[in-house]
Amino acid sequence: MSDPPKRAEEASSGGWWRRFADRLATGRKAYVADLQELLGRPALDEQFFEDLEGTLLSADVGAATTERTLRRLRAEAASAHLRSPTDALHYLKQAFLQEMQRMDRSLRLDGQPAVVLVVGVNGSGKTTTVAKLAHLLGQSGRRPLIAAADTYRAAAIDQLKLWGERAETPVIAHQPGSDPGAVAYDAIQAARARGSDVVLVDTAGRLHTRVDLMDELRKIQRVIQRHDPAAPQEVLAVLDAHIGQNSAQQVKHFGDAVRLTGLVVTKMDGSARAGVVLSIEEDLQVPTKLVGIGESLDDLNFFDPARYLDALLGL
Ligand SMILES: Nc1nc2c(ncn2[C@@H]2O[C@H](COP(=O)(O)OP(=O)(O)OP(=O)(O)O)[C@@H](O)[C@H]2O)c(=O)[nH]1
Ligand SMILES: [Mg+2]
Repeated sequence: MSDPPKRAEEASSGGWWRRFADRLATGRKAYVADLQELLGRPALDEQFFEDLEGTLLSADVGAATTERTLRRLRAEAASAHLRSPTDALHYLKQAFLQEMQRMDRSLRLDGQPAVVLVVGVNGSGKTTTVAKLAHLLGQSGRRPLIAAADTYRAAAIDQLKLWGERAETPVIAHQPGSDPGAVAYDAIQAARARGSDVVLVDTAGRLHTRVDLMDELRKIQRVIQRHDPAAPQEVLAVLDAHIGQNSAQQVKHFGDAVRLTGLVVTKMDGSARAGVVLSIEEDLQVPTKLVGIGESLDDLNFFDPARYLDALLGL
């Protein structure tokens, strides 16, 4: 996005990320206790590094990332640049941050309208993410519109209409059982007619093993491209943090059907796998652009690696 949203700046500058750290901490008491114990150690000895490695792996920081950064950390400690466990954790944060900053995490919303296609397995948090994103974008001066392209169940359409009311965002819906591509297309037309600048397309949950459903996703993408070859500007895969690294394996296959541009990691609240963003990005090489920490409208925010790492490492 060319203009950074105002609300994102406000939210990322304080309260929201404090809430994030609090909610992350409640789900992983054992891990936080381990970190505190590590910070209290008198020396950076081999036992410290081994225990730190175990702690990071248990929090679902990916194995390759953990190994790579610990190798650097040991080398730094050996050359006496690091003296205390606090130094070590700060160094670790910088090492992780360097890796994370290689990816562009901004949302591309430069279409007329821009189209954001939201995909993922069943129950990962797609529908609530669409509503929360409508709210977030609305607060930064955008005029979003939602397409109810999960047409399999009447309840799914009703759920989205209710969220649309809460987020004060119009929802374009067809009858249950209708063609999801047609809903997306209609929503784009409606957005043009009403002057909405972003269309958020909610889709049905699906497993990559269902060939017919993955074909349907390709078709939705094709229909959207008929309106604008550059659309969808964003294809966001929604992942449940509780499922950790397995979510990444599931989402990998979505990339065969659609062009994934970003990830949304939901349910970070109460997840014992706080390091999941690192392991998922290690596996998928797709940037996390948004994170969710609850079921309210303002529980979604643009992902901020530095704030995330502070929360992860208890800094
Ligand atoms: N604690 C918590 N719950 C969440 C979060 N995001 C979504 N949920 C809950 O997860 C459940 C599933 O969310 P939905 O948004 O309906 O998931 P979905 O991916 O649309 O589900 P399907 O359409 O059935 O595939 C709901 O009970 C949500 O309230 C989150 O960040 N934190
Ligand atoms: Mg849904």
